[in-house]
Amino acid sequence: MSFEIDVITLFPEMFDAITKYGITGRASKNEIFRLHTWNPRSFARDNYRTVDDSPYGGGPGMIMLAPPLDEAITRAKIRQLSEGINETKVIYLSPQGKLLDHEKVLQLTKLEGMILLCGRYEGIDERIIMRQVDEEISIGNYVISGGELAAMVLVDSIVRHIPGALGSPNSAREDSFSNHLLEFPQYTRPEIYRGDSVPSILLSGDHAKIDRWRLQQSLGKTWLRRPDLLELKYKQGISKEEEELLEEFKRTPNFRIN
Ligand code: 4GS
Repeated sequence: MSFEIDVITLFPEMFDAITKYGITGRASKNEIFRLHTWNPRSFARDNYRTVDDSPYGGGPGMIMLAPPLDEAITRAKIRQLSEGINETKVIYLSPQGKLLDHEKVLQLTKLEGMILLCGRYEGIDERIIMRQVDEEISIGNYVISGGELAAMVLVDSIVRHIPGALGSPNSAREDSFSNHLLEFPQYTRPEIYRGDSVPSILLSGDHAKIDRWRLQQSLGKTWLRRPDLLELKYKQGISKEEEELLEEFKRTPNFRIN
């Protein structure tokens, strides 16, 4: 069965970016997931189809009105039920939410569907968060102009984990993040580019040696750039071989000698 996504957004067309292109585009075409949009403007009650108003207590900008959002979310919930979806969640994308990471992505991938609420302007009426939202998620400690891009980041990160979404052997690709290690450097043709040659070991055909070199590069790059991830890696358990590869990396002045 398809992963059912309902999105509450004032800009439904933005979601073409994920339903029409690339890996997520193909997954959508193959009905690995289905994305349905609801525009709160359709549920506005006045002749001007108003969806926002100024904040009580004063202050800059506008706040999204509760009634059109409430109606849109309710309709989305009804659609999820009609599709036989029981394991679903209403998620509001906002900087007040828990930071999105690999663990959270894996957890959400276990759902059968989800309802994503995209805010615009200064945000949404708090009573909608209280009454309708199950979880609040942030894609990072910065402010963007609307929740749509955040929702698309979330959908993309989840869809990649649904069986059948990637070319073939799923899981493998994302192993590096479950490993708490950064990716090793990659090279392709030509063998020499503007005087820079590909590390000779990669041309050796010795796959045991190549695997060890790549693991060492991953460990070294993580040590250099992301000591926080390396901490998690140690907690998860580091093998004797990994320990030795990292120590050798630390001792090597230039870690990209051929
Ligand atoms: C994020 C974020 C965000 C907040 C949307 C102000 C417009 C904006 N959403 N992760 N109103 N960071 N949302 O910046 O999710």
